[in-house]
Amino acid sequence: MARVFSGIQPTGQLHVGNYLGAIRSWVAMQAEHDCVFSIVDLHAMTVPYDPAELPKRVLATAATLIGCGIDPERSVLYVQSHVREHTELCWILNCITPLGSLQRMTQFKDKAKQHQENVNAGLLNYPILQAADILLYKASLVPVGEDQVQHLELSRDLARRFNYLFGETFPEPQPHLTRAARVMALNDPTRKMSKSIPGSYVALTAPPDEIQSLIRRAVTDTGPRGEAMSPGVANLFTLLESFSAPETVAHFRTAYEQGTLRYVDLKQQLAEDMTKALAPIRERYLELMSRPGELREILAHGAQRARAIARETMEEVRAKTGLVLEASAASTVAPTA
Ligand code: AQP
Repeated sequence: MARVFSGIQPTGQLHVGNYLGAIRSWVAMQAEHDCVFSIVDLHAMTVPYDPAELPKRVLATAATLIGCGIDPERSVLYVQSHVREHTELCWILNCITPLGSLQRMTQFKDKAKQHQENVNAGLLNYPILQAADILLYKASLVPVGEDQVQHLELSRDLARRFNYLFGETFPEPQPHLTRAARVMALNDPTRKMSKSIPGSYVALTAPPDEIQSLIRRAVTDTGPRGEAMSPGVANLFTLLESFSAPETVAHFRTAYEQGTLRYVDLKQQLAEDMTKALAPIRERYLELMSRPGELREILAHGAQRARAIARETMEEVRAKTGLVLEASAASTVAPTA
């Protein structure tokens, strides 16, 4: 049984892009793998945030994940900052990471552009913390969307470098690529759907009227109709393929090819099917959010299970990197007085 690790940031409401790109495959992988899923609050601190809001977002993220089918009994579900070993391993990996490999990261460049007023070192070091997350659990399989492949490559490089410098310790984590295409922002289909960009996403826990209105306002054609399908319409088809029956998709594809497609009809159908598909997630989410004490207990239990694995790895890492004072080494030091 392979150890799987993946994480999600509590930077806002989880959306259908997160579901199709990540959570859906997490749920499926639980059946045959030993899964560790983390709510990565330390990563969420790399962009401006409200400290009073963060704990609420963490609980809402946990409730949404459970609502989607993550089973906290079967999988380890916990909050990253509750396991201190993440930051310790992160520091050690910092010291073997070439600066140039961080500056080349596409996500760093994008986020630095998005948050020009706050380009902090955490944003640059983000992929090192991600590598620490994965290696701490000696995960061999990491479900990632296409946008995270570059970061995972760094984790693999760091595992190799650590093993070379300090002796065989970490397996090289392999990507488990999710099938879904990238879901694009509804209000700007040239960018990806993101929790931190209002109007870009449909939250997994959105009420029906909000789903309706977001889909109705989705950008379709921005200029005159060309030969190729516009990014906005292609994005609506991606969503339709994920939430509607195959015959519904076929019906709208034929209409598109024949030039008879009315976007209003496509949007209406998509909103209806999405509402139906998301209803059980929303229901379970609301139920869990009404009992925050229970959610906190679930996460505390998860942290306990995660800590047990993390501690063992760090004992090995400390010994290999020279951070343990051997009794024999101490006895060879001459007394100073
Ligand atoms: N639009 C997307 N399409 C497909 N997959 C997506 N993912 C995110 N957006 C899309 C996948 O969701 C997982 C968790 O992502 P994350 O929360 O750790 O960070 P992110 O990729 O930065 O997600 P957001 O929504 O864009 O958050 P913000 O706005 O905070 O940056 C990842 O596996 C990702 O591939």
